[in-house]
Amino acid sequence: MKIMKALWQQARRLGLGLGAWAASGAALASVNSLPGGPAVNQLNLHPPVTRIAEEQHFLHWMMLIICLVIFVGVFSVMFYSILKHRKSVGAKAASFHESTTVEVIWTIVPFLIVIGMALPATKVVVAMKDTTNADITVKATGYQWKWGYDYLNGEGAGISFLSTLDVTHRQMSDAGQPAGDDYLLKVDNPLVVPVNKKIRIITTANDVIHAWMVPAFGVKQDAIPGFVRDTWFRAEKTGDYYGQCAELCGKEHAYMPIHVKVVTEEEYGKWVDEQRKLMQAKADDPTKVWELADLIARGEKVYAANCAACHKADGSGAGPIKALVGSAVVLDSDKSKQIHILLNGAGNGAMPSWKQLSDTEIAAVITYTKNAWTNRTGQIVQPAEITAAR
Ligand code: HEC
Ligand SMILES: [Cu+2]
Repeated sequence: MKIMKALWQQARRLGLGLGAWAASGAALASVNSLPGGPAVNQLNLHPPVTRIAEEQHFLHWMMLIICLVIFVGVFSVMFYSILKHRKSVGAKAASFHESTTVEVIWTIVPFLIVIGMALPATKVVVAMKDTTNADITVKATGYQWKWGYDYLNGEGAGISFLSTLDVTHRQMSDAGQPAGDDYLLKVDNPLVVPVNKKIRIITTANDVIHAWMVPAFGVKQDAIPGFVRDTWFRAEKTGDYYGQCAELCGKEHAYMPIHVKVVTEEEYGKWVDEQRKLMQAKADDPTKVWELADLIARGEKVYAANCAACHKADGSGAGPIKALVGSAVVLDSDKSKQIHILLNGAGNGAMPSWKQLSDTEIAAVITYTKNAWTNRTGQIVQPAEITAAR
C-alpha cells in the first residue's frame, strides 16, 4: 500500500511537470514550426529531403520496432513463466540440464537478428561515405564562432564567404527576448546550393573541433583543425534548411547556426553570377588609373558577358536596340552622356541600368565601346569618373 502511494505521488509529479511543460509551449504560442528547421514539440526526426536521410529514418524506425518486438516478446515470456510456474501454485521445476536445441536456437536467432539489422545499416553507412563524383565541392571551415564556405569545384568555384549569426539574433539573446521562428538560426550569408546535385562538403576547422550538421539532409560531420573530413548530400527539394554546429566548441557554440538554401539550377546560376560580380567589385581598386589598351581589353570581356546579347558582338544592334557603332552618344567627347545611360538605363528600362557592375567594369566597357569597331575615338574613361557620377 505504501509503495502504491509513493508511485502515485511520482506519477502526479510527472503529470504536473508535463502540464507545466505543455503550458510553457502555450506561452510561446507565437512560435511556429520552422520549415526545414525545428518544429514545435517535435518528437520525430526532421522530415528528410535526401535519400540518405530517408534511409536513416527507415533504419531508425526499423530498429526501434525490432527492439520493441524483442522487448515485448522476452518480457512476456519471462513474466508469464514467473507467474505461471510460481511455487505458491505448486509448480515443480524441471530438472533437465544442457539442451543443445535451446542453445542452438538462442545462438542462431540473435545472430540472424543482428545480421538483419547490420546489413541495411552498413549499406547506408557506405553510401554516406561515398563522396565521389560530386557536382560541387564546398569546403566548410569552422571558426569560433562562425562558418566559412569556399566553393572549390563545380559551378561557382572561387566563391568564398563567411556565414555568421544575424546580429539582431545575438541582441535578442543578450536581452533574453527570443522571437521569431528562426531564432538563433538566421545567418547573414547562407550556403547556397542547387537542387538535385551532389554536393560534397569538406570539413575542417581553424581553432577547435566543430561539426557541420543539417538534420534534414541526414548529414553530420566533425570539422577538426589540421584534418580534412568530408560528407555529401543531394537535396531533392528546394527550400531553406537549418542546422547547427554539433560539437561543443566554446561559449558561443549555440551561436553558429548553419543555413542552407537549396535553389533551382537557374537561380543558382544567377546567384553565382551575382557573387562573381560582388567579388570582382571588391577586387578592383576604383582609384586605379588605367592605360587605354588595358582598359579596352578588360572592357571587351565585360561587353561580351553583358552587352553583346542585345547590341551584338559587332555593336550593330537590331531594331529598337540602338547600334553602338557610330552612335552619337558613344562617339561624343562629352563622356557623361554614356556614363549616365550605363548607370541609369534608357528607353524605360529597355536598356537596363548597370549599377551592379563595378566602377572599373563600367569604365572599361565604355572605353571599349568608344574604341571598338569603327569607333576609334581614342577616349578613355577612368573608374574614378564612374565613382564621381554614381
Ligand atoms: C537587354 C538588352 C540590352 C543590353 C543587355 C544592353 N543594352 Fe544598351 N541599349 C539597349 C536598348 C534597347 C537601347 C536603346 C535605348 C533607347 O531607345 O533609349 C540601348 C542603348 C544603349 C546606348 C545608347 C546608344 C545611343 O545611341 O543612344 C548605349 C551607349 C548602350 N546601350 C550601351 C550598352 C552597354 C555598354 C551594355 C553592356 C554593359 C548594354 N548597352 C547592354 C538594350 C540593351
Ligand atoms: Cu562550433
